[in-house]
Amino acid sequence: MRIAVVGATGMVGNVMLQVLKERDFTITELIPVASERSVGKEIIYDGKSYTIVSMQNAVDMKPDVALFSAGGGTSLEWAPKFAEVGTTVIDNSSAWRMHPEKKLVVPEINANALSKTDKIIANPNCSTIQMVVALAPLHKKYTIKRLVISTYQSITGTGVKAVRQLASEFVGETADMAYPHQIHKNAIPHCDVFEEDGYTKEELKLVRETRKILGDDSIAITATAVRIPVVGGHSESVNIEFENDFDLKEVKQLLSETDGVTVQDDIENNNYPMPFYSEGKDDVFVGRIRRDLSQENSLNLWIVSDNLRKGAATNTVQIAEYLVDHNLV
Ligand code: 2RA
Repeated sequence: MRIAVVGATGMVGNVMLQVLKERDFTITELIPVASERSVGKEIIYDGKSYTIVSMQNAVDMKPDVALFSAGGGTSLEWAPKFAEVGTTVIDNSSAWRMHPEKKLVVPEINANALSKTDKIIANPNCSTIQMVVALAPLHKKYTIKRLVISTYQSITGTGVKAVRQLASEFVGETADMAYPHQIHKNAIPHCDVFEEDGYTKEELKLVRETRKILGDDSIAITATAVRIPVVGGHSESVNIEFENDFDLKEVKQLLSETDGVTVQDDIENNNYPMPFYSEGKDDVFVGRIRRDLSQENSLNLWIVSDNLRKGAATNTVQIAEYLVDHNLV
């Protein structure tokens, strides 16, 4: 398989390369792609050195698959050019997620909708992916009526500049401000940019992408996305109102049998999901599973996952694996 990694020098690009190696993805030719300022530099993959090429050179090389993590503008401009030469693009930006003709894919949920004609495939937002992996089996069994979501998001979701700001603040230094506030002693209710209605793009992604992936626009959803000074992964408190009642033991059993989910819910031993323990792992960790006693047919969950892995790189590679396994590329 001839694979291009577009954004190979970025945080997610680096994790994609790591995951490709970990999962022994069959690569006959690796094409690392980055912005003009990185063209000609070297990256090491599996002990070998590869030279970073330009976007146009990568298109001209006609890779079978291109894994994108290079921002929405780059994806809007270049994904169609790769698709025109027959490359299948799997894009991590928000550029194509809500496009009516583009698939928004979490393999455990809806990869079966993919076909050979899908040449630009959207990878959902990290905070959406980890949530729907846990919610999909519950929606299928009990039908979700409403979601109230609060997220506690890792600073890695903002990018390397914010990670550097956090590290500097912890040692009392000042750094380029990725945020309008100090990070290390704060919970900042501001992930991505604010829209006219007072919600952030991050919060609206949770609303719109969840409905598209679960295939149900009737689900009522509201979200508050908060940035906190951790680096290991995103955490989410999710309140779910179902159309139908449920048995709590059955919910826990259903989650524990779900691919990609690890139930961590042993409060007697203080064993519950936390970013520190999810970092570097691909599963979605679910705990604090309990009935919402204030409302019938309602459940509370605590969901944690490494936002750079299942939230981005691993989900992208899993989509590529599905395409290969089902002869769609
Ligand atoms: C964030 N989900 O965490 C967004 C983009 N990675 O900021």
